[in-house]
Amino acid sequence: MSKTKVALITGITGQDGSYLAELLLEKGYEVHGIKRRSSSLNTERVDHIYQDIHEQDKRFFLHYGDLTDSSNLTRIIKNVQPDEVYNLGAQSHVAVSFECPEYTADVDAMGTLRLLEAIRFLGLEKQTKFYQASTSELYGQVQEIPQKETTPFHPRSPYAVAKMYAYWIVVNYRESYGMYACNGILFNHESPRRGETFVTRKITRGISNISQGLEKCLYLGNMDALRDWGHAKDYVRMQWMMLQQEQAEDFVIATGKQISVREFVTLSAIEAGIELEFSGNGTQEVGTIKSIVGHDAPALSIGDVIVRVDPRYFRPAEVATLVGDSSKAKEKLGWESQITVEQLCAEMVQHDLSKAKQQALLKAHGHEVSIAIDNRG
Ligand code: NDP
Ligand code: GDR
Repeated sequence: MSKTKVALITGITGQDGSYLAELLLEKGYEVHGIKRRSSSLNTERVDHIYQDIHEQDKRFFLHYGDLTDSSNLTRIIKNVQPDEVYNLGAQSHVAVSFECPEYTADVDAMGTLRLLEAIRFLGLEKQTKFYQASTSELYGQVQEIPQKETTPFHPRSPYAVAKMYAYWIVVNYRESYGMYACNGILFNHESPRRGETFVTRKITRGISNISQGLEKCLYLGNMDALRDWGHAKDYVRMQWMMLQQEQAEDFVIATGKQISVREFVTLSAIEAGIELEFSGNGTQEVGTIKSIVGHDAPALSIGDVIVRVDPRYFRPAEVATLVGDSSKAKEKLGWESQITVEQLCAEMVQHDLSKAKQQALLKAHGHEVSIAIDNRG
């Protein structure tokens, strides 16, 4: 009988962590995750796979921990003895990294080093495989279109600079100690579980809430930014595949197609039954309702302005355009993204619309509803 594989996931409470945990459980793994202590519950994305500590044959375990705490990481790795470590934990918001650069470096750069050192210190460097959540943000000011594994890096934020350290320390531990350690250079990937302050989710929630009369206007930053958006489910499959090879290698993971933030707004609005028209330039740009299709937007009228630019969402240095070439992943691993940006957007809007409708119904019956609009996103 083959031994049950054991995985440890940092960032298990995040978007990717939750999808990866599901995938590994399906594959028969014992899955351990590190979660941060917080004053309110932060396990919403994994609650559906949580197993009570009293259950028999338990294969899903959560441990309190933090990437800033080396002794805690070393103790968890010693106890868990993982075959595979997936380092997905990070302060992952680019705009926030300009406000908290030191913390971002501590978690995203030093946190990666702490994990690698813990594995080495415990003598597990020939046993434990390591996956690092690297990012297309490394390309920043792009040197080549599309970006691939050999494209030079030019990071444009404290987040990207911290992730660049993490990228190279992973390469260094592979070269120095023969560790199976690799970087997945992932382009943006989204889902209904995406954090509410990343632009796609901010848009799909905003449009849904507006269509149901829960919000008035969606305020955005740079609408010209171009991104290569894929689905998180497709991308976590690749994270696992990268650790199942003979030799550790780094891979770019992307769809190969880019659209602008404005186009993502347009797609989302159409999915909610609203046709928008954009006018004005720069900070004066607005999105106005041109027509309403069906009955999904009861709170709106033609001519309403529901999208505006707010310069507070501009970043000190912006990444204008990203689009990836994942031919290497296709050739070597047979991986290709399967979900288009149109399908992704439709799934996110339908998810947020159904939530917005529930909230609107509660409101109509006199209940208090909390929209939790984080205007720092
Ligand atoms: P999320 O922001 O959804 O999740 C981040 C996770 O990291 C959360 O579980 C969070 O915990 C945890 N975390 C934050 N700070 C710490 C800390 N100090 N110690 C331990 N855990 C911490 O990110 P995604 O799931 O979207 O992304 C996963 C990884 O992939 C990240 O490293 C991100 O930088 C990287 N990445 C993401 C891409 C994307 O488009 N999604 C693209 C390329 C790379 P909590 O829930 O408590 O906040
Ligand atoms: P990004 O994602 O910075 O690419 O990082 P985000 O969704 O935050 O921004 C994408 C682009 O949209 C522009 N934008 C806005 N962004 C936000 N958040 N809010 C707004 O109101 C807004 N208006 C316009 C941004 O300027 C940017 O150009 C994500 C994260 O998941 C990282 O962890 C990951 O490494 C990269 O993707 C790949």
